[in-house]
Amino acid sequence: MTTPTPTGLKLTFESVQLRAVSVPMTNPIVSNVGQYTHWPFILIDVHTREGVTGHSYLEPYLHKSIPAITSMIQVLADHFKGKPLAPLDIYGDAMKMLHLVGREGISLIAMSGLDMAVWDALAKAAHLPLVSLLGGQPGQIRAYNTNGLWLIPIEQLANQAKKLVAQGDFKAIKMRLGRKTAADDIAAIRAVRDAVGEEILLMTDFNQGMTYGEVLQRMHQLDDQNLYWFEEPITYDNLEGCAQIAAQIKTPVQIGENIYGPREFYKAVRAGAADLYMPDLMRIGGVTGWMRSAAIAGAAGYPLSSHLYPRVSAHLLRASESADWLEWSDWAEPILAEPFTVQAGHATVTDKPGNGIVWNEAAIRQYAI
Ligand code: SMN
Ligand code: MG
Repeated sequence: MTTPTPTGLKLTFESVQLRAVSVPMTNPIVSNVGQYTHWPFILIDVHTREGVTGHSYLEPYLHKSIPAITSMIQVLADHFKGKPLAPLDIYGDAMKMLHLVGREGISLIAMSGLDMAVWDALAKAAHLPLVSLLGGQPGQIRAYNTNGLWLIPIEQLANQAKKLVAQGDFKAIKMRLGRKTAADDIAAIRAVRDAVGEEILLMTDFNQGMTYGEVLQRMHQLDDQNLYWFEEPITYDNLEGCAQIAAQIKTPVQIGENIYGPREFYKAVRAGAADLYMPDLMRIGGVTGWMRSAAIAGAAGYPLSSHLYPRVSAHLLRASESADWLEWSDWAEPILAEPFTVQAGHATVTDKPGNGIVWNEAAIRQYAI
């Protein structure tokens, strides 16, 4: 009898390396949550004693939040030095360590970034793509293009919409709504529809831009516009308000990008806050928080899409019971060495070990901040 070769999954946390970049955007963001010409990233490398390195990145929106997030990641990394690289234990330990300053916000953002890199190291040590380590298989996931259609002048929308569809023969794209008046929103929808036709699915995102009162009027006017979902119509933590909106309109309500961790996810599901959910890896608790939330969504029967982080999210969606749509953005493409493209409206998770993140070091030097 031959003894099986050890998998090498017993890794030890050694240290973390943190860098920040600011990457110019092709279609600058003009939204109800701010305007951005450059998109910041925090790049995380988790080094293990055994020599395997895990990668992840965070998209912190605000350049000024970078020092607070990186110092929290460093605090966690110092705490885990010399400990086993067991993501579930690390997650639990970190939450115990940080709950007195809150389990959400920067605590969980830092933990999420660390968690994703830890899982990447484990997957590499196992010589498996992350999806396989989680019990799923590589393959395709349907994707929609989110790279534009911000609150820009209406006459620019048609051209941009066509470009978004052409970027990967997309069958679905997202536009932002919540302009000054309902008539403005309807004109914007018309411009996009005229450009791409009635068959393309049109997701819409209000980025929490309206009050509950405004929504009651606006949503009814937009309810028969052949829209695929209404995302974040009001402030993200008004779960009762979201539930009432979801109950009153026909178009599915989508929320999730601002939900912090599985417990808050559970509360949203219990409140009936939406018809669809789309966690963001930076807020939901990385891979660990995603898988725990995906179990809740699956059991409750809610479709689960992703928010940003297309590479890692694609692995997770393929390991999630109620996987729905991958939100595809190309904002990180310049700093990554291997392209992650969409063909015929689908992204592909390959069998390459890890989560798919490989740094483009020359570009990282160019965009370093
Ligand atoms: C979004 C993402 C990133 C910046 C601003 C807005 C948006 C989305 O909510 O869902 O893509
Ligand atoms: Mg959104």
